[in-house]
Amino acid sequence: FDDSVTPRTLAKRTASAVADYIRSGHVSKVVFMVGAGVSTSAGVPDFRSPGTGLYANLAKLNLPYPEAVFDLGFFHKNPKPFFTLAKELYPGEIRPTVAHSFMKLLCDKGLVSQIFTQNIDCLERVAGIPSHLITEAHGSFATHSCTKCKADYPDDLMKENIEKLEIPHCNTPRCNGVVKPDIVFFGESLPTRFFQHMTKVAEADLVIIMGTSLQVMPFAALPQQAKEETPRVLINLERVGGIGSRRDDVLMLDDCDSGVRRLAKYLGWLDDLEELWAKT
Ligand code: CNA
Repeated sequence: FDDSVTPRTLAKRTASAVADYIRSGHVSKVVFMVGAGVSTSAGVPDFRSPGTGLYANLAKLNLPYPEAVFDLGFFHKNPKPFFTLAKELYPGEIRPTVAHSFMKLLCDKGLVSQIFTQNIDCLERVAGIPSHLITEAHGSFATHSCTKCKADYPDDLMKENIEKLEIPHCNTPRCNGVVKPDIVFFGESLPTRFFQHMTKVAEADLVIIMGTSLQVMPFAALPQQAKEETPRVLINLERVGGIGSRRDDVLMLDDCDSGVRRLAKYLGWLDDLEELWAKT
C-alpha cells in the first residue's frame, strides 16, 4: 500500500494500533458484524467448521443437502429436520461468551453504533446489550409465527413443542398451518431493520468482524459498505470475505475470546471485561 497517496487511519495493521485508535477519542461509531463463531465457546456449534459444525452432523437427518434444513420449500414438505436442529440451537441456559461481553463493554462505553448478528441464539440480548443496538439479521428464536396466516404463536408453547420434538401447528380457527420460529430461511427476506440500519456501516469509524465465514448474502456484503479509510478488524479462526485486502484491515486469526481479550488488554480494559463476563 502506498501511504504517500492517502494517509492511513491506523499507525500499523496490528491489534495494539487498533487499541490506540479506539483510545484516541476519534472512535464513537463501532459496528460489529458477527456469526456463529462468537458462540461456539458457549457450546453452540457453528455451521461450517469441519467435523464439529452442524452441517457436518446433519447426515442423520436424511437431508438431500445440508442447507435444505433452512429451505422454506423443503420445510413445507418435511419440517422435522428443522425442529430436530432447533432443539440443539434453542436458547436456554447458555451463558454468553467473553466475545459477547466485549461487545457489551464497548456499548457501555458508548462506542457502538450497531451490532449485526447472524446468530439466532439471542446471546447478545442475554449478555445485556440494549436491543436498539442489536440487528438480528437472520431473525431469532424470540418470536414465532404461522407460515400460512402469519399469526403469532406463544413462546412457552414453542419451547414445549421443540423440547418434545413436536411440529407446532397454528391455533387460529380453521388455519392449522405449521408454525416456525421467526428465523430467516433461504428464500425469505431479511428483517426490515437490517436494511434500515445498513447505513450505519458506511458511517462507522471502526468495523469489527468476528466468528463468521461471510458466506451468506446479503450479510456477507456488509464489510464492503465500510468506507475505504475505515479500519476493519477480523477476529476469526480463518481469513474470510477478502478482509485484509484494504490498507487499514487488521487480521487477528485467533478464536474470538482470545482475540477480544488481547484487544481489551491493549485498551487497558481487561479487568473491566473479565468483571463484566463474570457477572453475565
Ligand atoms: P459459519 O458459516 O458456521 O462460520 C463460522 C465461522 O466462524 C468460520 O469461519 C469458523 O472458522 C469461525 N469460528 C468458529 N469458531 C470460532 C471461534 N471460537 N473463534 C473464532 N472463529 C471461529 O457461521 P456463520 O455465522 O458465518 O454463517 C451464517 C449462518 C450460521 C447464520 O445464518 C446463522 O443463523 C447460523 N448459525 C447460527 C448459530 C447461532 O445462533 N449460534 C449457530 C450455527 C449456525
